[in-house]
Amino acid sequence: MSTEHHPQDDQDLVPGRRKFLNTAALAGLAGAGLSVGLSACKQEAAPTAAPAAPAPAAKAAEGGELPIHPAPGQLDSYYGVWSGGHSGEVRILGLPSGREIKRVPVFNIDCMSGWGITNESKAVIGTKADGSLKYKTGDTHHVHGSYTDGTYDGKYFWVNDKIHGRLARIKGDTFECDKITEIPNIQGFHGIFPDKRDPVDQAINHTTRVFCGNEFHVPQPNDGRDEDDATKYHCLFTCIDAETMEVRWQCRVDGNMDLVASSFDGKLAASNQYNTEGGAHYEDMMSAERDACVFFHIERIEAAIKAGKASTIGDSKVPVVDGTRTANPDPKTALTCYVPVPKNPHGVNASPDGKYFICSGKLSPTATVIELSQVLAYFDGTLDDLKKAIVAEVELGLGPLHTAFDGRGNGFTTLFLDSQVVKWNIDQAIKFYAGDKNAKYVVDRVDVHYQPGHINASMSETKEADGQFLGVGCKFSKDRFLPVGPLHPENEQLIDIRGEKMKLLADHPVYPEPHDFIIVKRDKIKTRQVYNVDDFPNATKDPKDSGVTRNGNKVTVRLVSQAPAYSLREFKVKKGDEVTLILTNLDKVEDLTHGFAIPKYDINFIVNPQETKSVTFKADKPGVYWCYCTHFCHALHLEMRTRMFVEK
Ligand code: K7E
Ligand code: CUA
Ligand code: CA
Repeated sequence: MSTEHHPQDDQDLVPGRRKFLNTAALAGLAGAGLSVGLSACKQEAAPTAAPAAPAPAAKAAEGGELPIHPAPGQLDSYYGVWSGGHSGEVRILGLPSGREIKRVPVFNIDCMSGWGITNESKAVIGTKADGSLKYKTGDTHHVHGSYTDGTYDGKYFWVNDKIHGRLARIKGDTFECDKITEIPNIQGFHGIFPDKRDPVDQAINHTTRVFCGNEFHVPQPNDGRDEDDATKYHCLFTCIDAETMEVRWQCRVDGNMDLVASSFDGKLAASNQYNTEGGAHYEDMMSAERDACVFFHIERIEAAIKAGKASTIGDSKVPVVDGTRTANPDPKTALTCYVPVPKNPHGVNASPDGKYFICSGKLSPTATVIELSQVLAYFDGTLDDLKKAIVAEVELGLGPLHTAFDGRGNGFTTLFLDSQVVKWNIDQAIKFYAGDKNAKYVVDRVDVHYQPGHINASMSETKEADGQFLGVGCKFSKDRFLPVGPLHPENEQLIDIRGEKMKLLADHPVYPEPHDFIIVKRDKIKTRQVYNVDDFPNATKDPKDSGVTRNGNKVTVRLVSQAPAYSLREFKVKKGDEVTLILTNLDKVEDLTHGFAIPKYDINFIVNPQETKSVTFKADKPGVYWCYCTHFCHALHLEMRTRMFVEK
């Protein structure tokens, strides 16, 4: 039996996909000493990582069509890291094709991978005293990646949970969540942004902190006191350590915060604000004509904490400094300052040249351009009026929400009410605002479908913004896809921004509800395709160590998966036992993942090559249970099973 030859197998782009799968199947069969008459061809070992290949977008930059439909077997040139909104997950896309490659369960429960079911994932999500999950819901809005030297380094990605106020970290080498931190004293954790350089030690030119905005103000402590006293409600800006994921500090502010931006020099972080009125009733929250963009002087905040000028709230041990207006009257010592921007602004985005933060107006049809050197001048005491930090405030259209950049001096802002993206030139906007009425700052407009929220361009908020294409997260798809009942997908649109005019390229239906996303050049991401068995302290490294051990009514079942079988053909426990089943996948071949499901015990999870996972359950139902492999692993996948006897 000969292996079919596929011409594309010879191209650099294709990692011999067909060979690769045959290798996996054969490895399994050989391991079990079985021969079932499959191809006996000797195959080369599978490659361990995606090969470097000419990027389609690089070719496209020379002109012509952007290849949004790569040929079969061709790889995308960018990763899209997408939030999943109230699905609680994060999604990894290939761009510009828009193909969904992976879903990363984070705050949700995922029965494919066993996230929220295995002991290891439960420990990351957090459990109550009885071992059950503390939260089963989450709402991811904003995904951002770690930086080195002003651009993505592919090490970490962070995402917020707005519902319960948690920050999750996803490792860039495995695209799996490894830590979740619950932020104390807040509700409605909204914007996030990593710092891009250390604010204290300028020699550290990579991300060390993650800043977290806080949208819903609450009484502090929020334990039933002061519920009717709006003056006791506050929001806290939170700093989390990028490595330990511990909360470093919090800063109390006036007003509610949404999005967060950080400066390339590491010195400043900011958040757009509404309800600077401090109202706790809906109508009171929109009365003021101007709200603010609040700036944080990170180095001063950390110095104040070192100097013991912090307090704590309730049971929390996190140091809290006072960044309210009344506590910071002198610019030269102020921890914060509030740049006035029109009523209820929404996004704040850092331009890739490092000079500006741009607030989108939302209820005002404008974008406000704030020059960071002027904000620093205010903090130094050399700028008398913060209004002078505003170098442009120009009309863009109705409902501006978020802005992305092409690295060529242009901003792209979503207009929610107009259902448009507007391309505008920042320098021209500054000239226009300074009085040059001939300055034409609006370059182009394009209709999108419909009501866009976030927008992002390839490598947008990095020094390597490359102006290839835009993703636009449209909140309503209405008539763009086949009807599937009352719930519509959202519509992620792709726009070519290489030329002067924008060009709408594609619609993609997405399951609700992604908000934000980043588009990362694929050479920034270095994945590991197979785990190291030593990374798991509970691994069973030798199949001979499989078996059942008992300590009273606590039973440990050690099991190994090696295609095409589990190491135990059967195992016995007793009714009433608390069983911990530890499964190590000793297969070393890339993409040889196994599953493990126990009928009636509500257990299902996967183990990737060289990975170990465990589950704990009460054996409360006597009988025979065929535990089987749920993940298609090789030719004898459907036979892969073991019997659990629960004795009376
Ligand atoms: Cu505009 Cu949560 Cu980023 Cu949504 S927020 S759109
Ligand atoms: Cu092992 Cu399917
Ligand atoms: Ca919708």
